[in-house]
Amino acid sequence: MSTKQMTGSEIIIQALKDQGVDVMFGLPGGVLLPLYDALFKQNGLRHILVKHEQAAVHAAEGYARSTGKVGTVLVTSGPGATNTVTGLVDAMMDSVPLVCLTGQVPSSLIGNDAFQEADITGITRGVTKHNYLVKDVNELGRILHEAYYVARSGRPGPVLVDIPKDVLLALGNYTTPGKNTAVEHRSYKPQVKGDTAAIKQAIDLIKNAKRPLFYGGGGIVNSGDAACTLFSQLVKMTGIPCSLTLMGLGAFPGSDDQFLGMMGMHGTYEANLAMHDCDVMINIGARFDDRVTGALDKFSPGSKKIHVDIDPSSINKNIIVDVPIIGDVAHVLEELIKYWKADQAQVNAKALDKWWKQINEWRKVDSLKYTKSNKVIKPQYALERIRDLAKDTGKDTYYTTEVGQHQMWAAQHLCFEKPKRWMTSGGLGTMGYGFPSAMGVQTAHPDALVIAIAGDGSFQMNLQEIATLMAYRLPVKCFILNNKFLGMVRQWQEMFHGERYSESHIDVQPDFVKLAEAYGATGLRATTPGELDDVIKQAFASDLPTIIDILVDAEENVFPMIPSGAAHNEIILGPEDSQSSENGGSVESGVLV
Ligand SMILES: Cc1ncc(C[n+]2csc(CCOP(=O)(O)OP(=O)(O)O)c2C)c(N)n1
Repeated sequence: MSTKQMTGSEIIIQALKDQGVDVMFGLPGGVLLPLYDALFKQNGLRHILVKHEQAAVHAAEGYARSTGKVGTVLVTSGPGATNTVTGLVDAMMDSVPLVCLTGQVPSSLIGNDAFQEADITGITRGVTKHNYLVKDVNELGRILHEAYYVARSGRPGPVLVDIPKDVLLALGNYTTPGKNTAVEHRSYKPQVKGDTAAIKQAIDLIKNAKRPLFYGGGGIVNSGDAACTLFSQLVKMTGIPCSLTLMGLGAFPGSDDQFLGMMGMHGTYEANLAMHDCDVMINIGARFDDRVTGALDKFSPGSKKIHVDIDPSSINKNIIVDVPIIGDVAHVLEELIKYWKADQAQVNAKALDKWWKQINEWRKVDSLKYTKSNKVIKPQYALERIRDLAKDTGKDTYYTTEVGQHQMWAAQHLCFEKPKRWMTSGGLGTMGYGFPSAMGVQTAHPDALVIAIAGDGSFQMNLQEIATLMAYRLPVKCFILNNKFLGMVRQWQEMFHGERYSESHIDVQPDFVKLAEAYGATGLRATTPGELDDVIKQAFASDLPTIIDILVDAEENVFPMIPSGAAHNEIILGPEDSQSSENGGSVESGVLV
């Protein structure tokens, strides 16, 4: 540990370096000029200049989720800061560790309605894990170290640090964190080790189960690669079927026979019926989100529920559980496996066999099947080809998505073998997330194949970032599944609002190929299934950012679907099951969201 006198700006640069930050995503402004000046004078800390601050946050999210490290954002006061709000909520909902540094007007002007003043700590209090307004330059170093610690510890999340201009200019003392960069918070010490008695109780339930099911979530991925390995080990060891949430995809190999696919609103038939009919549900790192549970009062009515979560406030929040275990997934799984082995515990093999027979019957329904066509590109087919041709490149492949139908088809048809390869906006469902998020992923993994799957609506929410990709030669491949609709909205209007397509058709859209070319990037288009493979291969061969406009069947719908507010055994498997309702069915009961 050593203490030095520096300006506030220099303290920030040093503290970030001491925290192991290698890159930040940002955009300067008046109050940040001293900090950008300090940035100019140093080496080692990269800055990616985005075109919109929302994109900076999503890029930092992509960076964080694909590396497991904390993402860093730097924006100016007022509009720079307020432009980050959607990204911060997104990170909060999906438990993504971020530190967002915002410039603030000089302390003497705070509260004066000064030029570009916004009360960003007030605005973001409810959407950050923690936030700070730095009042004294001598506190700056400690606050920054604490911010990184809070962002990454326990249930990860975004932390905002607001720094007035005079603090950037003032001279103050900076103390290096020493060997241990994770300087601890004075009181925030999340519980990582699960309660042994509860773990043993869970083992008893699993041993005696007749129809057990693993329900794995994003918490496994967040806990780290070791947690995913331990989770896979436990699933394989017990032979119990496993389903994952949208956020958990990749925590268990997608090609494994014990994987039932994703559960929830657009999950597979077998996963949802298994959720409904299981007698012991083992929830590891998931939060009983409403897109998973459907109607709470009809959710998995006959099961005993085990819930492992690092966030005590998640326990019994939506669903009352029988065995809560508060702790870090990796720690809890390690103990679970240890006691399972020590106890020489065994599942009820005969009952499990019967359960698998039932599940395999459900599997025969083949709920992800779709009608193939050689005239029009089916979006599911496009995704299958992207998936298979990406595999052929032999490159480590990362996917991000926007929000809508394409996102659900991507979750269903791309197969994730490893964690941290799938970045999507699950909790907030933020259109505009995927393209800049891919930018962050590619920054962290320059040699990887980074693919953004977009809808034509979502892509237009942050398309200005083609310029950033070009500036840093980040060769992201963005496939737009173009149906000229806000497709997911159109689907709900078809199914629940009597086919009244109110404001969901996109009448005017740019020529996406020319748009890419206008930035100097590669633009490609596929209009028929026959052209698809060639276009995908060309995209993968380009070392430039590439926008691929794929004209898909405009009226294809995502199935299976559990309508909001329905139970898991009320699944709509396809168009033949779904009847358009004039009144919108459950819309009237006010539960359709
Ligand atoms: C910022 C934002 N605004 C509105 C919505 C509501 N919304 C959810 S899906 C969707 C349609 C998305 O359309 P598109 O990106 O073209 O994808 P598609 O569903 O056609 O695949 C909309 C408007 C949202 N999720 N995010």
